[in-house]
Amino acid sequence: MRRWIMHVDMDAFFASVEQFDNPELRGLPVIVGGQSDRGVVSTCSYEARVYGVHSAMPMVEARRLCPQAVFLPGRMKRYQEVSRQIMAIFNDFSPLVEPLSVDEAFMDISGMERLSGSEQAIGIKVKAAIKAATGLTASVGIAPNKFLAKLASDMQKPDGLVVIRAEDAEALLRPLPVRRIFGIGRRAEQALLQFGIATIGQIADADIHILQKALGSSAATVKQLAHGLDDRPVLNSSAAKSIGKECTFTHDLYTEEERRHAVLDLCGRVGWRLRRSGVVGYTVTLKVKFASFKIITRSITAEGPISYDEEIFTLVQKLMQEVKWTEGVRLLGVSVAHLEPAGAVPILGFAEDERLEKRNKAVDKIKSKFGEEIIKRGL
Ligand code: TTP
Ligand code: MG
Repeated sequence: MRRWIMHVDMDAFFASVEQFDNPELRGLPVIVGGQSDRGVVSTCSYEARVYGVHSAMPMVEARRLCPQAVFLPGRMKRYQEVSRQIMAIFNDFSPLVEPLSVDEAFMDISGMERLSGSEQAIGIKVKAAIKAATGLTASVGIAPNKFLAKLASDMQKPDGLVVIRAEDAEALLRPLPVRRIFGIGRRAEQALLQFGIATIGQIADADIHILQKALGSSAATVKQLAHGLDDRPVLNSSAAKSIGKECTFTHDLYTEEERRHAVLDLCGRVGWRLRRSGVVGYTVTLKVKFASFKIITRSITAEGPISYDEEIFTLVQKLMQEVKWTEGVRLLGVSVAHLEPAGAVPILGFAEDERLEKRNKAVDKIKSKFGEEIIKRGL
């Protein structure tokens, strides 16, 4: 399957949060950072960038360049809160999200363009969701791999949306300075310059032995990148210690059949997320919120690793038997914890496993083509 990777990066993140929370700061140069003599700039609004102010600059210099700016010490707690909001949005859009920092993440959106019309349309939706939830703008890059996606998100900042297609990648890369390849810092740049190499195009054309002299063992990878090739997967952060999904119902559920239906759907969603993320888990948790808002959770740990819808459902059914269903149900949630990379676990070739694998693979194929709403299991 052709890959589509999205990179999202918030614009002037800390400064934009300040401008959103304090409307009187909008349109003004705002500089966030350490206020002491030895402080440095964390970031600044685009209005301040015009004066040459940038991240990591000594605050003293920023004051000299743009004395009329509004200087703020920053509110880390508030930025983290907004960060959580945007990460939640990413997790809603894709089961495969790799946060890079407080304000940026990669998402694997392969196959989803068929559902949304185009990969561009997914970018528009993500930007709109961020704007609706936080009031802030983000820049989005969409491309066949991580390297190009990150490059793309930076091309039209602020409020940008750039799609780079595989066939256009090389021509776009050729004139760029070598520093645009991540991992190439000042020293590598100098080393390449010794061989007369200053642009990405020159790296693409260079003899691999010359590159090895300048860059050592990373030469081959860098040459691949210069050709616009990068097959690194999007990795779910190891911070994701569990994968789950919950649903608040439009009306409370009272019958066993309704509850069974609901958890079946949730198990399918959780299973799909596990498999898309390339992980297996051991502990299944059922969460129930009753009409009275009382919340209970019940957990069970499987003997072996699980990732198939049927396996999760079997365990959730056991948990459901432990619950006293004396009132209406407002919300149900299913999650799987104690995750490990699927590759680390030996696959046992049992006939039952093979049938499960086949069935789940078929479901996954359809879901990644048409979206997870398309198919509900009747187990
Ligand atoms: P960035 O995404 O690098 O910068 P930004 O979001 O402010 O601006 P841009 O529109 O160019 O993306 O970093 C995100 C936040 O991380 C930034 O708002 C503040 C913080 N930060 C620092 O505290 N110190 C730094 O040196 C950098 C680069 C960022
Ligand atoms: Mg940013």
